[in-house]
Amino acid sequence: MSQLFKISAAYLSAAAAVLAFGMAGCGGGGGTSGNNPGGGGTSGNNPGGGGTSGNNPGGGGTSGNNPGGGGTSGNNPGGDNGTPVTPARPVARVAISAPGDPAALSLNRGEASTVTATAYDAAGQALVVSGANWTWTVDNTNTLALSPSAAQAQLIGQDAGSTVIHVREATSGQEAQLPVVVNAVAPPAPGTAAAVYTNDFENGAAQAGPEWSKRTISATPAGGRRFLGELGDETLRLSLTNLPTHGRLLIRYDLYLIRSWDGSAAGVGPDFFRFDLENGPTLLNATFSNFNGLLQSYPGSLGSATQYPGQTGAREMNTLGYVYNTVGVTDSVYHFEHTAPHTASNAVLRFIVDPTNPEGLNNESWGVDNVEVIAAP
Ligand SMILES: [Ca+2]
Ligand SMILES: [Ca+2]
Ligand SMILES: [Ca+2]
Repeated sequence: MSQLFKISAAYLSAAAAVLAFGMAGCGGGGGTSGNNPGGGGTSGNNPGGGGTSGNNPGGGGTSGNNPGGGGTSGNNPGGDNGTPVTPARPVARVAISAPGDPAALSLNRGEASTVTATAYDAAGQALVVSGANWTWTVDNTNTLALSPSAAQAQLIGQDAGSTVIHVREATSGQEAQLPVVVNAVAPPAPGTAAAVYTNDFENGAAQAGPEWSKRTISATPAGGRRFLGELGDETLRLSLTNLPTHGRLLIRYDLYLIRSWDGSAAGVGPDFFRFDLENGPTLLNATFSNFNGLLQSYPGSLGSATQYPGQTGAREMNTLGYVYNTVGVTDSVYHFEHTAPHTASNAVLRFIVDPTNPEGLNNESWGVDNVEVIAAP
């Protein structure tokens, strides 16, 4: 409410300036006496003509040293022009806050959420910035519907996948970003969908079943978590047959990225991970880094102009116990959920890692765990 009042007061001051200009054009006639600074007209001896005092630096229109003038003056350099666009103090930083204030916002398909942008001055104090000053954009409009309203935006998850929303404050050019992951829809109610494959690799078998093209099972140094891996620069296939009648597949898994993943770095990278169905579509294709100082494209796609610190969006960081050289424990766990239209009775799921830039299993490797596939209507 106080901001609203401020705008109204400024507008009134500007109106007073227009009035003063009009009266000056009449040659000073028809006003009030020179000693009446509150008078509605102007005169040669009336420094306060036009309604405000001559020495008021915050005044909206007239001045003491310019009795014939209309609206501006040498003593009023800070005059309010009646447009509350520029914040009182310069914007030094802009931030986006999401519900729960996570580093990356997670939505389900069809789910809505509201995020808020805030401008701060150099001292870290929040600033009130005009609603017209904010510009919102989203990298991938297939993944997210965005409806901005001033310093807030409403997001609606569209397709499963990842994207980044940006907000920019016009007077300063300050920008903030927030990665957003849209998960596949929750599984339909029992009776309408069938879980056609699940595997957490904890059944004690030395190898995974023949549905997998690579069958090595390992246990993590920390926690002894069994998973399919370690794998190198190669493609892992999961072949499913005799699927029940369905219209789409819901696919969930954890991806273990072990040791020296280099993200988008040239020379030692780019290190990408891709997930697709053998006959399409591609559901994930991005670079990943296990080092904060080496940037990755995820949650953006491979080749994205915007890059992120290593391990952005990871569910776990450095929890598996894999030690890389002198760096110490270097690994991450990502959880992915994808939905793909699919009707055939057979499916081949492909987990693909950079075949062009091998550095060896001791340098960078990977695996999968907690794989779940659901055939849904
Ligand atoms: Ca496991
Ligand atoms: Ca490496
Ligand atoms: Ca590499």
